[in-house]
Amino acid sequence: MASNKLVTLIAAVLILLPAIAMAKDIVVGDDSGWKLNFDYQVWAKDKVFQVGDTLVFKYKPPTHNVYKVDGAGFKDCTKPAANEALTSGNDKVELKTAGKKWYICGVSDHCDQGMKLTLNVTEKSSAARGIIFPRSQVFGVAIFAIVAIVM
Ligand SMILES: [Cu+2]
Repeated sequence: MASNKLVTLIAAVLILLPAIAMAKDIVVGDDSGWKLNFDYQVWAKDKVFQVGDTLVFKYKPPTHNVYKVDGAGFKDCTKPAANEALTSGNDKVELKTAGKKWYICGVSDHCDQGMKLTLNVTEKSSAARGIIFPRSQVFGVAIFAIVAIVM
């Protein structure tokens, strides 16, 4: 019975581990962080953002802040209500849904100066899953499960 439980546990870990390993923290601007005079569109261009990833905005408060806005707010640099701002200087934003996202700095005219970020969040693609969770592994888990049931 003990080995039965162990096998089930191993199977569960094999299933869960890749999912946990996939979600990643992405520091906006990398080492530059969230600041003026940085082109976040160029930065975001070649990156892949997936549902479950977390954006981290790093800066020294109160020099900057972070607002999540919509497309129009992004274009016109419209600041939402002040209480919607993220102000910790280590602001984490989990990307919960797929689609376009927009973020601006609401301090002074920073957004007009280009302190704004837009990106496209994609669903976890089956292709990406295939790389991390190959067929052989699925097969292995299935065998484990069958063995667990039989034992
Ligand atoms: Cu700013």
